Amino acid sequence: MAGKVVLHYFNGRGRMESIRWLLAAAEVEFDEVFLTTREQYEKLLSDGALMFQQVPLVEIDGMKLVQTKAILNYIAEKYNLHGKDLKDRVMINMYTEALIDLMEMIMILPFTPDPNSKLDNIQNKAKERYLPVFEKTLSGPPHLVGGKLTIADVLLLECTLMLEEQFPTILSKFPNIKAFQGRMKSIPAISKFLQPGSKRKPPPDDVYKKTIMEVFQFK
Ligand code: GSN
Repeated sequence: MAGKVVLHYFNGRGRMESIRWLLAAAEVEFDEVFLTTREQYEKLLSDGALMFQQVPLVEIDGMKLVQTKAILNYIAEKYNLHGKDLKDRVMINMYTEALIDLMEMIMILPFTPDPNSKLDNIQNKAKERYLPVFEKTLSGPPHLVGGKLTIADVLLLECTLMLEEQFPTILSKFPNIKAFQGRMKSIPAISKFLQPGSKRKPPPDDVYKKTIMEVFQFK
């Protein structure tokens, strides 16, 4: 037995949240160690646990994995959420890369000097660049790639829920994505993750921001 999966990150969404979503969709149990102090981070560094001195860090199958996309791909491959062949996989990767780009724009908002000034640009990019692609792809099939659930579906749900938190009516002109959300939310593992008390994290607050600033000694 390789032991339980352990996530090392802050008690907040950040780059780890997509990993939590994917593990939940794959019905993989995991433990979490929350970074709250600079000393904890320095201990991870001195233990040699962080290849590039960065988190997310995920302990899985006897390995200490870093780099979010590599971790996501490992989990997706392992739990059969990465398509059936190379051509499925490249499509899945194109979708997930785009979704991560979009989610990163929202993720960094608490750390930018004038976040409100960035919102219009994010909303426009979402509506004009990203959402139309997913709306078109979902005009027939229930899933984005290969007729079955993949990491691309999981991240599309995560991303669109995140967008709706910022822009509540953003999906009003995207009925296929809205219907997709409904189907995804009814999957038992995902429904469970959306319930209060799950390991899903809330939007960033001041405590989360302050913890990150202190751990990384950002000014
Ligand atoms: O995706 C990844 O895991 C890496 N390409 C980036 C990871 C990263 O930037 N991690 C941050 C904290 S999480 N938020 O962005 C980090 O560890 N920063 C400390 C540092 O010295 O870079």
